[in-house]
Amino acid sequence: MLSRRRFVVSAAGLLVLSGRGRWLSAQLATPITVYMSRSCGCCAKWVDHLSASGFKPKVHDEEKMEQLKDEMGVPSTVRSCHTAIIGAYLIEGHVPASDIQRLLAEQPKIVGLAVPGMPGGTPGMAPPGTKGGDYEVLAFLANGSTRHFASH
Ligand SMILES: [Cu+2]
Repeated sequence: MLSRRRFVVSAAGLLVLSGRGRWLSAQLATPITVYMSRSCGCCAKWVDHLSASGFKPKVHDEEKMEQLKDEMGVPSTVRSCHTAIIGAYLIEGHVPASDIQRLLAEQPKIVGLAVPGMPGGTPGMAPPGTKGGDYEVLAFLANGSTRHFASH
């Protein structure tokens, strides 16, 4: 267990290193694996949103997304366009980076997070310059049951 004092010292060390800017942020970015079709424009914009929010997406072009979702166990009721994997979790659709960070911090016993369909106010779907919002993020289990995770 990291003592508070030790954490403060480590954080100070990081601040000194942060003069190396871009290199450091690339090293600290959280890897996430994304499966999407090359032709999916909103998927690419969601990947850009992740990159701008402290993640390092590794993108796989995948044409047979439905088959992949079957294999990965994404319940049909929560499906969207792209599917991502981070740690032990699945991320289905246009889930905001902030909710993925919360997921990693809280580590709930769920299979993953989903924004079913492609709601217009989500990251990657909201037109540039608009505020977005008015959608729900669901936590889902393998049997397809869902519960509320966040509202935006
Ligand atoms: Cu989409």
